[in-house]
Amino acid sequence: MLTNPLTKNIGPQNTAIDLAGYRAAGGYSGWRKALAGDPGDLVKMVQDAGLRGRGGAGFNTGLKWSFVPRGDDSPSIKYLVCNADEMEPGTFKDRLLMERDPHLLIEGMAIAAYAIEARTAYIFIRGEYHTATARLEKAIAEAREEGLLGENILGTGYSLEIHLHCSAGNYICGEETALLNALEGKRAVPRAKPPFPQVSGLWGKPTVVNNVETFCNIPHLIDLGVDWYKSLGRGEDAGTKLFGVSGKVKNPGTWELPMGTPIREIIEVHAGGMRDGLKLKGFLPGGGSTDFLGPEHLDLPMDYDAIGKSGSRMGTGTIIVLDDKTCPVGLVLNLTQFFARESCGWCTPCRDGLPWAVKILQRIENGEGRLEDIGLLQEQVRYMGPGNTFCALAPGAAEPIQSALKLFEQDFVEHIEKGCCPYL
Ligand code: L3W
Repeated sequence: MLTNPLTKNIGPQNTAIDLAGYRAAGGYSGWRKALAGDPGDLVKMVQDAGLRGRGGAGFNTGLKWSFVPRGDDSPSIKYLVCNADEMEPGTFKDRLLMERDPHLLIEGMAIAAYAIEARTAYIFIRGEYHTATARLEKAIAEAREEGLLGENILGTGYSLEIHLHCSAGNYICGEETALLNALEGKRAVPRAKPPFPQVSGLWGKPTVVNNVETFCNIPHLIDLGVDWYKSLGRGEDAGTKLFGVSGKVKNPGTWELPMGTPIREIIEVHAGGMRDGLKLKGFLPGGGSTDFLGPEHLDLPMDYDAIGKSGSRMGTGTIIVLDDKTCPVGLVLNLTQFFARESCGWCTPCRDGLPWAVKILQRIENGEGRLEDIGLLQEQVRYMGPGNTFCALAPGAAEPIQSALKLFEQDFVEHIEKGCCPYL
């Protein structure tokens, strides 16, 4: 039984980068199967399989597709968009898929476009991802040449064009509605939701936006079926996931593992554990915009709800490890500087709140902080929380700060009392 659908073609030889190699490995059989069936059945299949969005939010993918209006009265133009603007701190999973198995993404997008009855699709790719861009460009051209994309695909009457769009480079473009504005050539600021893009998205037309890894789940799900897909998970959630670990571990990297794999196994077995002489102090489970968890959470399974119930989020599933010799204030300062720089400036809590948080964190890290700064920071974080902002950027940026203030409060106090960073 296939247990590594996302990475089965990824090895030292890169054998499936071109179309011939991808086909020799069974590629595009999901696409052929999909084209022989009813688009509505594909939506139901993906929904029943329980695939959840791999970009960070974990929304049921088939359910998202089901919101797209269909039938004779629905708009004739619909769009599919791949969010390949991978910029979440500590996250380097989509790049692996695009560079090493570009046809898997193209096949997944083709099936998704057919399912929602779209005839135009875009890949919005991070500007710095030059290798991935070149390989995807080639893959699209190869697929077109073979009649797998373009006009009247494989004689079915269905037509689809996939276009690549390179981002000008801004984290906020990963937010789906800011991404759509950027694609339209407008300033990349988020739009108010509702309406959700599935109803009114690109140029006001029904649009589905999914992450690279989400699409890469589709070909094998369609080819091998719902029961197979569900059986891959070890816990509550279905399928496999690319998990990653960065920080001072022996073997940082990214691996495809079943959903529900315990965090301890990811860090201690796959990442090889902490480097000699270092202890794990805490970790961000899913990229830089998630809440810190502590060593007591190591036995949690990497499932959306399990991590959610523990007070954090699974986010992108790429763990950032904090060791006992790295300053947590410095780490949080670094992340907050990134988010402050990347704010689009549209709403006040984000535009003004993040630079304030940087100022306070910098003061504490420099040993110039006051005890009142801890309360001030907590207050700032509340202003940036959910419900107070236009999109998820500031609430996400607030997560590592608020959780560090709880878990590592003593470190903040020590900086202030000693008048310097105790880790230097
Ligand atoms: C219809 C509803 N559709 C939700 C759809 C919505 C979207 C998806 C998720 O942020 C997170 C963020 C980052 N009717 C719907 C609905 N949808 N309710 O479901 O929506 P949402 O609002 O929960 O999340 P979001 O604003 O899309 C995504 C977090 O991901 N993140 C960042 C990741 C960064 C990358 C990257 O660099 N590639 O992935 C990490 O944790 O903070 O919370 O499609 O339309 N009622």
